[in-house]
Amino acid sequence: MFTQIDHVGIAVADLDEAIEFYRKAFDMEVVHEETNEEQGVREAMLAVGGSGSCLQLLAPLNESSTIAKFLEKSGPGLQQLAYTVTDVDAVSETLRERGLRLLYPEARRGTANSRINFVHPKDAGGVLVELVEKAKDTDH
Ligand code: CMX
Repeated sequence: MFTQIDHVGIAVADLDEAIEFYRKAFDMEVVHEETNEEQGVREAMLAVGGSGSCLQLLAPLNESSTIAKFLEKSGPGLQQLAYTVTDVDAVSETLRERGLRLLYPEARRGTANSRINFVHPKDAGGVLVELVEKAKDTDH
């Protein structure tokens, strides 16, 4: 079902400060950065060696952002665990059949034109699980 850990998402208040921290503390470099208006985030992907898995830093674009709400309630820290899938529609359907709530009826646009959906954290042991079907022309 899942082919690898795509990324681990961390909520941060200030994206530039967080990027600087990860660079200085852990020698990690940004491989992709973008603003996703629909998700209400400024985000950066940082490579974890050559593993193909990334760390995703997520900062809120505005006060109504999911990340703003998360920071207010829980403070900065782990917000989501994302798995790579080859077909997000098929995996979403399988998980629905297994009784898990998917957040979106249809996949939405994620990082670098990937197609994404989420399993509600209450149905996954308190973990917000993201499903990521990568765009064909990207390696992150
Ligand atoms: N991880 C684990 N639990 C979480 C959570 C998270 N990230 N976010 C919320 N919860 C918990 C809450 O603490 C709450 O628990 P309690 O009822 O025990 O207090 C419960 O889930 C429901 O919370 P809620 O207040 O009803 O719902 P929220 O408004 O917090 O929304 C969620 C939760 C998952 C629906 C929302 O965060 C969401 O839509 N997430 C998907 C989109 C997203 O995360 N976008 C940003 C990243 C974009 C990207 O990756 O590209």
